[in-house]
Amino acid sequence: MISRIDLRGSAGDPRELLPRAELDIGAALDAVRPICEDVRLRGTEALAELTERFDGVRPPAIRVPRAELDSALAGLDPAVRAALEESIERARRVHAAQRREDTTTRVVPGGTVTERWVPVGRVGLYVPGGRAVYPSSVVMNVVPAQEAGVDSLAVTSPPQAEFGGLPHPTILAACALLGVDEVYAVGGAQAVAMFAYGAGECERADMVTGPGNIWVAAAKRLLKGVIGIDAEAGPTEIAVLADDTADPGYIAADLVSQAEHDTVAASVLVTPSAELADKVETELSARVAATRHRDRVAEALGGRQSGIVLVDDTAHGLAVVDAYAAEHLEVMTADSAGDAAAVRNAGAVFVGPHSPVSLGDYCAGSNHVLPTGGSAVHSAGLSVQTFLRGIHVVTYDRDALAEAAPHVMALAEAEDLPAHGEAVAARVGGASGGAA
Ligand code: HSO
Ligand code: ZN
Repeated sequence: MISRIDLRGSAGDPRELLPRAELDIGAALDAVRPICEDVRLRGTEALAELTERFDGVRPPAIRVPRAELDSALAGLDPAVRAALEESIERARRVHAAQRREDTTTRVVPGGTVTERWVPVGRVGLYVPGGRAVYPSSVVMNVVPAQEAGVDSLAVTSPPQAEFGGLPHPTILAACALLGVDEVYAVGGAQAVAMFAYGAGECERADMVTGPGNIWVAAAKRLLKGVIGIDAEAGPTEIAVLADDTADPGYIAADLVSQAEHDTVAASVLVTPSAELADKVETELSARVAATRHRDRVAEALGGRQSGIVLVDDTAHGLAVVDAYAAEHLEVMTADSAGDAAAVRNAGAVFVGPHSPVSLGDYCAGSNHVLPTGGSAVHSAGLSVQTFLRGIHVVTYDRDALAEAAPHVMALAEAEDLPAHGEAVAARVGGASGGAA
Protein backbone atom coordinates (compact mmCIF):
# COMPACT_ATOMS: atom_id res chain seq x y z
CA MET A 1 0.00 0.00 0.00
CA ILE A 2 2.86 2.36 0.84
CA SER A 3 5.88 2.25 -1.42
CA ARG A 4 9.38 1.56 -0.18
CA ILE A 5 12.40 3.46 -1.37
CA ASP A 6 15.80 1.99 -0.57
CA LEU A 7 18.48 4.67 -0.29
CA ARG A 8 20.96 2.47 1.59
CA GLY A 9 24.41 2.87 0.12
CA SER A 10 23.38 5.81 -2.07
CA ALA A 11 25.06 9.10 -1.37
CA GLY A 12 23.25 11.09 -4.09
CA ASP A 13 20.62 13.80 -3.72
CA PRO A 14 17.48 12.03 -2.46
CA ARG A 15 15.11 14.80 -3.54
CA GLU A 16 14.21 13.27 -6.88
CA LEU A 17 13.39 9.99 -5.18
CA LEU A 18 10.95 11.71 -2.84
CA PRO A 19 8.60 13.34 -5.35
CA ARG A 20 5.95 15.71 -4.14
CA ALA A 21 2.42 16.37 -5.29
CA GLU A 22 2.48 19.50 -7.40
CA LEU A 23 -0.21 22.09 -7.55
CA ASP A 24 -0.39 23.86 -10.91
CA ILE A 25 -1.33 27.31 -9.71
CA GLY A 26 -0.16 28.89 -12.95
CA ALA A 27 -2.97 27.18 -14.89
CA ALA A 28 -5.60 28.73 -12.60
CA LEU A 29 -4.33 32.29 -13.12
CA ASP A 30 -6.31 32.89 -16.31
CA ALA A 31 -9.52 31.75 -14.65
CA VAL A 32 -9.20 34.05 -11.64
CA ARG A 33 -8.07 37.18 -13.54
CA PRO A 34 -11.57 38.25 -14.74
CA ILE A 35 -13.03 37.46 -11.32
CA CYS A 36 -10.58 39.74 -9.53
CA GLU A 37 -11.06 42.44 -12.15
CA ASP A 38 -14.82 42.26 -11.72
CA VAL A 39 -14.51 42.79 -7.96
CA ARG A 40 -12.15 45.71 -8.52
CA LEU A 41 -14.59 47.42 -10.89
CA ARG A 42 -17.98 46.57 -9.42
CA GLY A 43 -17.31 45.85 -5.72
CA THR A 44 -20.14 44.31 -3.69
CA GLU A 45 -22.37 43.86 -6.72
CA ALA A 46 -19.73 41.61 -8.29
CA LEU A 47 -19.24 39.80 -4.98
CA ALA A 48 -22.94 39.00 -4.72
CA GLU A 49 -23.10 37.64 -8.27
CA LEU A 50 -19.89 35.63 -7.99
CA THR A 51 -20.98 34.17 -4.66
CA GLU A 52 -24.27 33.06 -6.15
CA ARG A 53 -22.43 31.51 -9.10
CA PHE A 54 -19.71 29.68 -7.15
CA ASP A 55 -21.27 28.98 -3.75
CA GLY A 56 -24.86 28.54 -4.91
CA VAL A 57 -26.25 30.89 -2.30
CA ARG A 58 -26.88 34.61 -1.98
CA PRO A 59 -26.14 35.83 1.56
CA PRO A 60 -28.33 38.71 2.74
CA ALA A 61 -25.19 40.83 3.13
CA ILE A 62 -21.48 40.15 2.66
CA ARG A 63 -20.74 41.16 6.27
CA VAL A 64 -21.85 38.71 8.93
CA PRO A 65 -23.94 40.50 11.60
CA ARG A 66 -22.49 40.58 15.13
CA ALA A 67 -25.57 38.75 16.44
CA GLU A 68 -24.72 35.74 14.24
CA LEU A 69 -21.25 35.50 15.79
CA ASP A 70 -22.75 35.58 19.27
CA SER A 71 -25.34 32.93 18.49
CA ALA A 72 -22.72 30.68 16.85
CA LEU A 73 -20.69 30.92 20.06
CA ALA A 74 -23.74 30.24 22.21
CA GLY A 75 -24.46 27.13 20.14
CA LEU A 76 -20.89 25.79 20.24
CA ASP A 77 -20.36 22.37 21.84
CA PRO A 78 -18.88 23.09 25.31
CA ALA A 79 -16.04 20.58 24.83
CA VAL A 80 -15.06 22.23 21.55
CA ARG A 81 -15.28 25.63 23.20
CA ALA A 82 -13.01 24.52 26.06
CA ALA A 83 -10.55 23.03 23.57
CA LEU A 84 -10.47 26.19 21.45
CA GLU A 85 -9.97 28.33 24.55
CA GLU A 86 -7.04 26.17 25.65
CA SER A 87 -5.59 26.23 22.13
CA ILE A 88 -5.88 30.04 22.03
CA GLU A 89 -4.30 30.42 25.45
CA ARG A 90 -1.29 28.23 24.64
CA ALA A 91 -0.78 29.85 21.25
CA ARG A 92 -0.94 33.28 22.86
CA ARG A 93 1.81 32.38 25.31
CA VAL A 94 4.14 31.13 22.59
CA HIS A 95 3.41 33.97 20.18
CA ALA A 96 3.60 36.73 22.81
CA ALA A 97 7.15 35.57 23.51
CA GLN A 98 8.04 36.06 19.81
CA ARG A 99 7.50 39.81 19.93
CA ARG A 100 10.87 41.48 19.33
CA GLU A 101 12.04 44.59 21.13
CA ASP A 102 13.04 47.61 19.08
CA THR A 103 16.83 47.78 19.01
CA THR A 104 19.04 50.84 18.68
CA THR A 105 22.64 50.46 17.51
CA ARG A 106 25.03 53.36 18.06
CA VAL A 107 27.03 52.91 14.86
CA VAL A 108 29.39 55.82 15.55
CA PRO A 109 29.25 58.65 18.08
CA GLY A 110 26.29 60.77 16.95
CA GLY A 111 25.01 58.15 14.51
CA THR A 112 22.34 55.58 15.36
CA VAL A 113 20.12 53.09 13.58
CA THR A 114 17.00 51.91 15.36
CA GLU A 115 15.08 48.92 14.13
CA ARG A 116 11.47 49.67 14.98
CA TRP A 117 9.01 46.80 14.70
CA VAL A 118 5.71 48.08 13.38
CA PRO A 119 2.65 45.88 12.84
CA VAL A 120 0.88 45.71 9.48
CA GLY A 121 -2.14 48.02 9.68
CA ARG A 122 -4.93 45.87 8.30
CA VAL A 123 -4.94 42.12 7.65
CA GLY A 124 -7.52 39.94 5.92
CA LEU A 125 -7.63 36.29 6.86
CA TYR A 126 -9.03 33.67 4.50
CA VAL A 127 -10.60 30.60 6.13
CA PRO A 128 -11.63 27.74 3.80
CA GLY A 129 -15.13 26.42 4.09
CA GLY A 130 -15.51 23.38 1.85
CA ARG A 131 -14.50 19.89 2.95
CA ALA A 132 -11.98 21.40 5.32
CA VAL A 133 -13.60 23.41 8.09
CA TYR A 134 -10.75 24.23 10.43
CA PRO A 135 -11.55 26.51 13.36
CA SER A 136 -8.03 25.64 14.58
CA SER A 137 -6.63 27.48 11.56
CA VAL A 138 -8.58 30.59 12.59
CA VAL A 139 -6.68 30.44 15.88
CA MET A 140 -3.31 29.90 14.17
CA ASN A 141 -3.79 32.90 11.87
CA VAL A 142 -5.49 35.33 14.22
CA VAL A 143 -3.32 34.83 17.32
CA PRO A 144 0.02 35.87 15.76
CA ALA A 145 -1.62 38.85 14.06
CA GLN A 146 -3.15 39.99 17.33
CA GLU A 147 0.07 39.43 19.28
CA ALA A 148 1.93 41.45 16.65
CA GLY A 149 -0.45 44.33 17.38
CA VAL A 150 -2.36 44.36 14.08
CA ASP A 151 -5.33 46.50 14.96
CA SER A 152 -7.64 45.90 12.03
CA LEU A 153 -8.31 42.24 11.39
CA ALA A 154 -11.07 40.83 9.16
CA VAL A 155 -11.93 37.20 8.51
CA THR A 156 -13.66 35.86 5.43
CA SER A 157 -15.03 32.38 4.76
CA PRO A 158 -17.33 31.05 2.03
CA PRO A 159 -21.07 31.09 2.73
CA GLN A 160 -22.68 27.69 3.21
CA ALA A 161 -26.15 27.06 1.77
CA GLU A 162 -26.97 24.72 4.66
CA PHE A 163 -26.28 27.51 7.15
CA GLY A 164 -28.46 30.10 5.45
CA GLY A 165 -25.62 31.69 3.50
CA LEU A 166 -23.40 32.21 6.54
CA PRO A 167 -19.92 30.75 6.95
CA HIS A 168 -19.69 27.53 8.96
CA PRO A 169 -20.85 28.13 12.58
CA THR A 170 -17.66 26.76 14.19
CA ILE A 171 -15.69 29.30 12.16
CA LEU A 172 -17.98 32.08 13.40
CA ALA A 173 -17.70 30.80 16.97
CA ALA A 174 -13.89 30.74 16.76
CA CYS A 175 -13.94 34.36 15.53
CA ALA A 176 -16.18 35.34 18.44
CA LEU A 177 -13.84 33.63 20.95
CA LEU A 178 -10.86 35.47 19.49
CA GLY A 179 -12.62 38.82 19.60
CA VAL A 180 -12.75 39.21 15.81
CA ASP A 181 -16.04 40.81 14.90
CA GLU A 182 -15.42 41.81 11.29
CA VAL A 183 -16.36 38.68 9.37
CA TYR A 184 -17.44 38.29 5.73
CA ALA A 185 -19.34 35.55 3.93
CA VAL A 186 -17.17 35.54 0.81
CA GLY A 187 -14.94 32.75 -0.51
CA GLY A 188 -12.66 31.87 -3.42
CA ALA A 189 -10.64 34.24 -5.57
CA GLN A 190 -13.27 36.95 -5.10
CA ALA A 191 -12.47 37.03 -1.35
CA VAL A 192 -8.80 37.76 -2.04
CA ALA A 193 -9.85 40.50 -4.49
CA MET A 194 -12.20 41.95 -1.86
CA PHE A 195 -9.28 42.36 0.54
CA ALA A 196 -6.94 43.62 -2.18
CA TYR A 197 -9.23 46.34 -3.55
CA GLY A 198 -11.86 46.81 -0.85
CA ALA A 199 -15.56 46.43 -1.58
CA GLY A 200 -18.53 47.98 0.16
CA GLU A 201 -18.12 47.74 3.92
CA CYS A 202 -14.84 45.87 3.58
CA GLU A 203 -11.97 48.29 3.39
CA ARG A 204 -8.91 47.23 1.47
CA ALA A 205 -6.34 45.33 3.54
CA ASP A 206 -2.55 45.55 3.49
CA MET A 207 -2.08 41.81 3.66
CA VAL A 208 -4.05 38.59 3.21
CA THR A 209 -3.11 35.32 4.89
CA GLY A 210 -4.59 31.87 5.32
CA PRO A 211 -4.88 28.61 3.41
CA GLY A 212 -7.30 28.07 0.55
CA ASN A 213 -7.99 26.05 -2.57
CA ILE A 214 -6.22 26.47 -5.89
CA TRP A 215 -8.38 29.51 -6.85
CA VAL A 216 -7.46 31.28 -3.66
CA ALA A 217 -3.77 30.47 -4.19
CA ALA A 218 -3.99 31.73 -7.80
CA ALA A 219 -5.68 34.97 -6.72
CA LYS A 220 -2.98 35.51 -4.11
CA ARG A 221 -0.28 35.03 -6.75
CA LEU A 222 -2.09 37.35 -9.16
CA LEU A 223 -2.71 40.16 -6.65
CA LYS A 224 0.61 39.91 -4.81
CA GLY A 225 1.97 43.42 -4.99
CA VAL A 226 -1.49 44.98 -4.76
CA ILE A 227 -1.71 43.21 -1.40
CA GLY A 228 0.87 41.39 0.75
CA ILE A 229 0.45 37.62 1.01
CA ASP A 230 1.74 34.79 3.16
CA ALA A 231 3.14 31.63 1.58
CA GLU A 232 1.15 29.61 -0.95
CA ALA A 233 0.21 26.58 1.11
CA GLY A 234 0.36 23.18 -0.60
CA PRO A 235 -0.84 19.76 0.57
CA THR A 236 0.20 18.83 4.10
CA GLU A 237 3.27 16.64 4.77
CA ILE A 238 4.62 14.59 7.63
CA ALA A 239 8.06 13.01 7.72
CA VAL A 240 9.12 10.75 10.58
CA LEU A 241 12.76 9.99 11.33
CA ALA A 242 12.82 6.89 13.52
CA ASP A 243 15.10 4.02 14.51
CA ASP A 244 14.34 0.65 16.09
CA THR A 245 13.77 2.24 19.51
CA ALA A 246 10.57 3.88 18.18
CA ASP A 247 7.05 2.54 18.64
CA PRO A 248 5.71 1.42 15.23
CA GLY A 249 2.12 1.93 16.42
CA TYR A 250 2.77 5.59 17.14
CA ILE A 251 4.44 6.09 13.78
CA ALA A 252 1.58 4.45 11.87
CA ALA A 253 -0.98 6.54 13.77
CA ASP A 254 0.87 9.75 12.89
CA LEU A 255 1.33 8.85 9.21
CA VAL A 256 -2.41 8.19 8.99
CA SER A 257 -3.27 11.39 10.87
CA GLN A 258 -1.87 13.73 8.26
CA ALA A 259 -2.93 11.50 5.34
CA GLU A 260 -6.50 12.14 6.48
CA HIS A 261 -6.28 15.75 5.27
CA ASP A 262 -6.10 15.12 1.58
CA THR A 263 -5.62 12.43 -1.06
CA VAL A 264 -2.42 14.23 -2.06
CA ALA A 265 -1.09 14.61 1.50
CA ALA A 266 2.39 13.14 1.96
CA SER A 267 3.37 10.70 4.73
CA VAL A 268 7.01 9.68 4.73
CA LEU A 269 8.93 7.46 7.15
CA VAL A 270 12.73 7.60 7.06
CA THR A 271 14.44 4.82 8.98
CA PRO A 272 17.64 2.77 9.06
CA SER A 273 15.65 -0.19 10.41
CA ALA A 274 14.02 -2.54 7.87
CA GLU A 275 12.46 -4.31 10.82
CA LEU A 276 10.76 -1.11 12.00
CA ALA A 277 9.63 -0.48 8.42
CA ASP A 278 7.92 -3.90 8.33
CA LYS A 279 6.23 -3.33 11.67
CA VAL A 280 4.98 0.11 10.65
CA GLU A 281 3.54 -1.35 7.47
CA THR A 282 1.66 -3.98 9.44
CA GLU A 283 0.32 -1.35 11.82
CA LEU A 284 -0.67 0.85 8.89
CA SER A 285 -2.84 -1.83 7.29
CA ALA A 286 -4.79 -2.28 10.51
CA ARG A 287 -5.18 1.46 11.10
CA VAL A 288 -6.17 2.35 7.56
CA ALA A 289 -8.89 -0.31 7.58
CA ALA A 290 -10.30 1.08 10.82
CA THR A 291 -10.11 4.82 10.26
CA ARG A 292 -13.13 6.93 9.26
CA HIS A 293 -11.63 8.47 6.14
CA ARG A 294 -10.02 5.22 4.98
CA ASP A 295 -10.43 5.87 1.25
CA ARG A 296 -8.78 9.26 1.39
CA VAL A 297 -6.04 7.97 3.70
CA ALA A 298 -5.34 4.91 1.55
CA GLU A 299 -5.04 7.08 -1.53
CA ALA A 300 -2.65 9.47 0.22
CA LEU A 301 -0.47 6.68 1.61
CA GLY A 302 -0.46 4.86 -1.73
CA GLY A 303 0.37 7.99 -3.70
CA ARG A 304 3.81 8.62 -5.13
CA GLN A 305 4.29 11.45 -2.63
CA SER A 306 4.29 9.00 0.31
CA GLY A 307 6.69 6.20 1.19
CA ILE A 308 9.00 4.42 3.59
CA VAL A 309 12.60 5.36 2.95
CA LEU A 310 15.40 3.08 4.11
CA VAL A 311 18.69 4.74 4.99
CA ASP A 312 22.09 3.54 6.21
CA ASP A 313 21.96 5.04 9.68
CA THR A 314 20.55 7.97 11.62
CA ALA A 315 23.14 10.39 10.22
CA HIS A 316 22.11 9.41 6.67
CA GLY A 317 18.46 9.76 7.76
CA LEU A 318 19.14 13.28 8.95
CA ALA A 319 20.65 14.15 5.58
CA VAL A 320 17.56 12.75 3.84
CA VAL A 321 15.03 14.61 6.00
CA ASP A 322 17.04 17.82 5.58
CA ALA A 323 16.94 17.40 1.80
CA TYR A 324 13.20 16.69 1.95
CA ALA A 325 12.49 19.73 4.20
CA ALA A 326 9.14 18.51 5.51
CA GLU A 327 6.37 20.74 6.73
CA HIS A 328 6.25 18.56 9.88
CA LEU A 329 9.13 16.37 11.03
CA GLU A 330 8.87 13.92 13.92
CA VAL A 331 12.07 12.57 15.45
CA MET A 332 11.79 9.31 17.40
CA THR A 333 15.29 7.90 17.79
CA ALA A 334 17.52 6.73 20.64
CA ASP A 335 18.65 10.35 20.97
CA SER A 336 15.56 12.26 19.78
CA ALA A 337 16.58 15.58 21.31
CA GLY A 338 20.13 15.41 19.97
CA ASP A 339 19.04 14.37 16.48
CA ALA A 340 16.25 16.95 16.39
CA ALA A 341 18.78 19.65 17.27
CA ALA A 342 20.80 18.68 14.19
CA VAL A 343 17.86 19.23 11.80
CA ARG A 344 18.33 22.24 9.52
CA ASN A 345 15.23 22.14 7.30
CA ALA A 346 11.68 21.60 8.57
CA GLY A 347 8.58 23.71 9.17
CA ALA A 348 8.27 22.36 12.71
CA VAL A 349 10.02 19.54 14.55
CA PHE A 350 8.24 17.20 16.99
CA VAL A 351 10.60 15.52 19.41
CA GLY A 352 10.26 12.14 21.11
CA PRO A 353 7.37 9.71 21.49
CA HIS A 354 4.91 12.08 23.13
CA SER A 355 4.93 15.02 20.73
CA PRO A 356 2.76 13.97 17.77
CA VAL A 357 1.98 16.38 14.93
CA SER A 358 -1.71 16.37 15.81
CA LEU A 359 -0.83 17.91 19.19
CA GLY A 360 0.86 20.71 17.26
CA ASP A 361 -2.13 20.99 14.93
CA TYR A 362 -4.35 21.92 17.85
CA CYS A 363 -2.88 22.47 21.22
CA ALA A 364 0.90 22.56 21.64
CA GLY A 365 1.11 26.34 21.47
CA SER A 366 3.13 26.15 18.24
CA ASN A 367 1.73 27.42 14.94
CA HIS A 368 0.34 24.98 12.40
CA VAL A 369 0.58 27.23 9.34
CA LEU A 370 3.91 25.92 8.06
CA PRO A 371 5.98 25.89 4.85
CA THR A 372 5.13 23.00 2.50
CA GLY A 373 6.57 21.60 -0.73
CA GLY A 374 10.19 21.90 0.38
CA SER A 375 9.92 25.64 1.02
CA ALA A 376 11.10 24.98 4.59
CA VAL A 377 14.63 25.34 3.17
CA HIS A 378 14.05 29.10 3.02
CA SER A 379 10.85 29.89 4.92
CA ALA A 380 9.32 29.55 8.34
CA GLY A 381 5.77 29.11 9.54
CA LEU A 382 3.37 31.86 10.45
CA SER A 383 4.53 33.88 13.45
CA VAL A 384 4.28 37.31 15.02
CA GLN A 385 7.15 38.26 12.73
CA THR A 386 4.95 37.65 9.66
CA PHE A 387 2.83 40.63 10.69
CA LEU A 388 5.63 43.01 11.64
CA ARG A 389 7.94 45.16 9.58
CA GLY A 390 11.30 46.19 10.97
CA ILE A 391 11.70 49.82 9.96
CA HIS A 392 15.21 51.22 10.11
CA VAL A 393 15.22 54.68 11.63
CA VAL A 394 18.47 56.51 10.83
CA THR A 395 19.59 59.48 12.91
CA TYR A 396 23.04 61.07 12.33
CA ASP A 397 24.27 64.43 13.58
CA ARG A 398 26.50 66.78 11.58
CA ASP A 399 29.81 65.43 12.88
CA ALA A 400 28.81 61.83 12.30
CA LEU A 401 27.71 62.71 8.75
CA ALA A 402 30.96 64.58 8.11
CA GLU A 403 32.92 61.55 9.20
CA ALA A 404 30.97 59.28 6.81
CA ALA A 405 31.03 61.80 3.93
CA PRO A 406 34.24 60.62 2.16
CA HIS A 407 32.93 57.05 2.08
CA VAL A 408 29.55 58.09 0.69
CA MET A 409 31.30 60.20 -1.96
CA ALA A 410 33.73 57.44 -2.93
CA LEU A 411 30.93 54.93 -3.40
CA ALA A 412 28.71 57.46 -5.19
CA GLU A 413 31.58 58.12 -7.64
CA ALA A 414 32.17 54.38 -8.10
CA GLU A 415 28.51 53.94 -9.01
CA ASP A 416 28.49 57.05 -11.25
CA LEU A 417 25.83 58.65 -9.06
CA PRO A 418 27.50 61.98 -8.19
CA ALA A 419 24.27 63.60 -6.98
CA HIS A 420 24.30 61.10 -4.12
CA GLY A 421 27.62 62.51 -2.95
CA GLU A 422 26.43 66.08 -3.53
CA ALA A 423 23.50 65.54 -1.13
CA VAL A 424 26.06 64.88 1.60
CA ALA A 425 28.46 67.64 0.50
CA ALA A 426 25.58 70.14 0.59
CA ARG A 427 25.49 69.59 4.35
CA VAL A 428 29.10 69.12 5.34
CA GLY A 429 31.12 70.37 2.39
CA GLY A 430 33.70 68.20 0.65
CA ALA A 431 34.98 67.12 -2.74
CA SER A 432 31.54 66.98 -4.39
CA GLY A 433 31.19 70.72 -3.83
CA GLY A 434 28.26 72.65 -2.45
CA ALA A 435 28.03 74.90 0.57
CA ALA A 436 29.23 73.73 3.96
N1 HSO B 1 -1.97 19.64 9.75
C1 HSO B 1 -2.55 20.81 9.13
C2 HSO B 1 -3.25 21.71 10.10
C3 HSO B 1 -4.50 21.15 10.69
N2 HSO B 1 -4.66 19.90 11.16
C4 HSO B 1 -5.69 21.78 10.90
C5 HSO B 1 -5.87 19.78 11.65
N3 HSO B 1 -6.51 20.91 11.49
C6 HSO B 1 -1.44 21.59 8.41
O1 HSO B 1 -0.39 21.89 9.24
ZN1 ZN C 1 -3.44 18.20 10.60
